[in-house]
Parts: sequence; C-alpha cells; structure tokens
Amino acid sequence: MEKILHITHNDLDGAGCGIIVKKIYRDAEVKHLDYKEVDNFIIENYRGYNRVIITDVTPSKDTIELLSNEVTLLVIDHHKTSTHLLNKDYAIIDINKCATLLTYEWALTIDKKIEIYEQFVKLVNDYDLWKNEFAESRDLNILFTTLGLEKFTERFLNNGSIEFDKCEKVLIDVEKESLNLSFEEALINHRIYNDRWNNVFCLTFTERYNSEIGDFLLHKLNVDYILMINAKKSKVSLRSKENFDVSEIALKFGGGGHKNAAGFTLDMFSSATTTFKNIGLVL
Ligand SMILES: [Mn+2]
Repeated sequence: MEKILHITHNDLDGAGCGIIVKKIYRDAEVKHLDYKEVDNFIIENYRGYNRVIITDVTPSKDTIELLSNEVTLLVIDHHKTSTHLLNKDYAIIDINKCATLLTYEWALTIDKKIEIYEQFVKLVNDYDLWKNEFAESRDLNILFTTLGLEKFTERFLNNGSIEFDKCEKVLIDVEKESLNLSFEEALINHRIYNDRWNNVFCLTFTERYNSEIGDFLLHKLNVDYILMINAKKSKVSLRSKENFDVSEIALKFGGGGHKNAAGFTLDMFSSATTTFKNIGLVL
C-alpha cells in the first residue's frame, strides 16, 4: 500500500491544505509544522513513505533535491522562496493564490467531489492573502485559533460547510471580544522607532492574532510597518503598508514571507540575558 506523508504549515492556510489532502488521500499522515522545523522533520522522517506532499511551506533546495530522487514528490506553495521551483513538474507554485486554493485546484483534477469545499477555500484565500473581501474569513480564522488545529481539522473533515453552528458562533463572539481587548492594549502598549534605513516602525508584543493587530495598528498609526514580538514563541512578525516591503527586512534576519506580511525568529532568551547584563543583573 502506498504510504503518504503530507507536510504543511500550522496556520489556517496550512490547515486548509491538510483538510483537502486528507479528503483526497484518506490514509495520508498529515504533519503541521512551523517553517523552521520543516527541513529537519523531512530528513528524519521521509523514509518509508512512497509519496510526500508539501504545502504552504518551503523546504531547502537540498531537501527538495533529496526528496525528488527518492519519493513521488508534490510541492504546492505560494511563497516567494519557492519560485525557483516554478519549472519543476512536481511543483505547483503561484504567489497570487493561497496554498489551500492551489491545493483545492489540484484536488479538483483528481476528485470533483472536493467542490463542496469551494466556499471554505474562498474564505481561507481571502484571509491568507489578507484581501478582507468577506467578513466571514476573519471569523473562520478566529474559529481556527479557538478550536486549535486538531479540532478545526476534524470539524471541516466532517462538514465542509462554512455555516457556523450555535456553539461555534458563541466561541467566535467570545473570542472577538478578547480580540477587541488586545486592540486596546496594543494602542496603549507600543513604541515608535526609526530603523537603521530610516523607516518608521511600531514595536509591540503579541501572542496571537498578529495579522489583526498589525492591521489595526497600521490603520491607527502613521508608520511604515509594525513589528510584533511573540516572546513565548521567539517569533517576530512584520506587517506593512501596501507599498512597503517587509519581506526584505525579514530576509536580512534570516526569515521570509510576503511583501506585506513577513517574519523571522529571534532568540528571546539571549535577548533577555543581554538586557539583564546591561543593567548589571548577571543570571
Ligand atoms: Mn499560506
């Protein structure tokens, strides 16, 4: 029997890919990862699988090379970092569509029944590309954040409908209230700086809802971009105004992403230690 491994991102878009792939290959093992975990995970785990599907994350060139020689490979991605795969027959790359939409279009060529996910995919695309054409796309992401990856996946594997039931509506409402609180907090709790290229940015700390908080602050403040630090996850998220490219900045710090939404990792423990040393507190 064919053994299939599916590696995808751990955000809403990655979850959407996971749901679609699972509908096509019921027995596929789906693994949701952070960008920086992808290469190690693949190298340690790909053996024993005949087919590897990678969506919404970009492995290194070496990892792709290794996989393409050893397994049946399919890469579906929309990140700039994947554009070197454009001419490969095992890759579907398009930076204008989210990975869930690309995966859905691929799935349609295999099984027409996947059509029941059309509305779901439309919302994921709207959210992931931050088009904000449909209010429900934010609600879908709120449901994703509230339920968590596993429960969210289970919900949409069982029921592709984007009509939220009573319980889901309550969850979304409660979470929206706490999101509004985070907006208020971010308005109070931020600083504005110039970076070394003389761009103006706003620094704040977040744990969840980077896109929402970033967007909110961009509308409230006159800055080029928002820099949000998630100390617990050692992650820095950047969100910028339409004409400002933050992926360039993220790249300089070893990260990546899109023009208006990018990020990189930052060792918060060593940053804290340095700060403590500077004030004379050596831990
Ligand atoms: Mn994506």
